[in-house]
Amino acid sequence: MMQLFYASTSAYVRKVMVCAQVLGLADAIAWLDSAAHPVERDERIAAFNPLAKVPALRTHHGLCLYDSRVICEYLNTLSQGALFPATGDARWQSLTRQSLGDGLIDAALLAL
Ligand SMILES: N[C@@H](CCC(=O)N[C@@H](CS)C(=O)NCC(=O)O)C(=O)O
Repeated sequence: MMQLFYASTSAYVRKVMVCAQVLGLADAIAWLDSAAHPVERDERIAAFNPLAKVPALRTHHGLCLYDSRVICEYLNTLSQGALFPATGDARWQSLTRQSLGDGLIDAALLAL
């Protein structure tokens, strides 16, 4: 079972949750609630991710991955690249769309 530190308020986490759902992997992940905070670090997350941010994933093999883009790419590899094609224009288009989504999240957070 994979483990993912999440916070329901994080849009980056929600992006990972959507990817997991679309790829049929949601049930393969234990969703661990956490208290990510820029000043008061949650040491449970820091044990996975030195930045102490969510999302942070521990894979079946004990590999610790962080940053939603890395995690989404990893989940994609478990499902034969259903979201991000391995090569070609389709790959760059899908990654660019992800960057658009992340840019929207970044802008929304700055506006808050
Ligand atoms: N680029 C990162 C951003 C992650 C991020 O900023 N997570 C926030 C929640 S939305 C967080 O954990 N904040 C706690 C902190 O800043 O220490 C990603 O895509 O995963």
